[in-house]
Amino acid sequence: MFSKKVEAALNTQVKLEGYSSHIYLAMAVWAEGQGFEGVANFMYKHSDEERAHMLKLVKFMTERGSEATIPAIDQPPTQFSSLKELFTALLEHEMGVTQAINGLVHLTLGEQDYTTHNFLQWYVAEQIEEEALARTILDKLKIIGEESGSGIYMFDRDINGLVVTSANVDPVA
Ligand code: OFO
Repeated sequence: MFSKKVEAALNTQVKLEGYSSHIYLAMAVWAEGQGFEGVANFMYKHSDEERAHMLKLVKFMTERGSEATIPAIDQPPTQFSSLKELFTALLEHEMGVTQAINGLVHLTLGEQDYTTHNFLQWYVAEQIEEEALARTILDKLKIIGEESGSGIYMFDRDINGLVVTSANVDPVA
């Protein structure tokens, strides 16, 4: 069983991972509408990954005798002025998620919940990968410059091959 504080914080993280899935879905729809098929595919896949992150938490809570509260999800932004704005928003979002995970890890130590602390190490590793990926993509966009039609065409084609590797662990295992 969890302490009340850890249980509440895990539920907050369930909501945040659900919101992550939602925000990437909104980004996918925007990208598809702009004709960026590669970016849209990347975002659809990323949205699925985030749902898996949410499910992993839900299942962990159930296994330990607690029922996760399935939350209402806030409205994400749906409009972006450019690819740079889109990926900057992605990086900022992930930095916020990293902070939330760090806060949760800190709480589990204070509550002497070493099982949850150990479980959360997967998310710690995942956040390193997600932030690194967002920074790599932003660097590529900076090099290309958004006014280069052929550069953006190739960027959109190549991003299809970029995937979040989920810390090399099955996200729902
Ligand atoms: Fe769940 O890792 Fe991104 O938000």
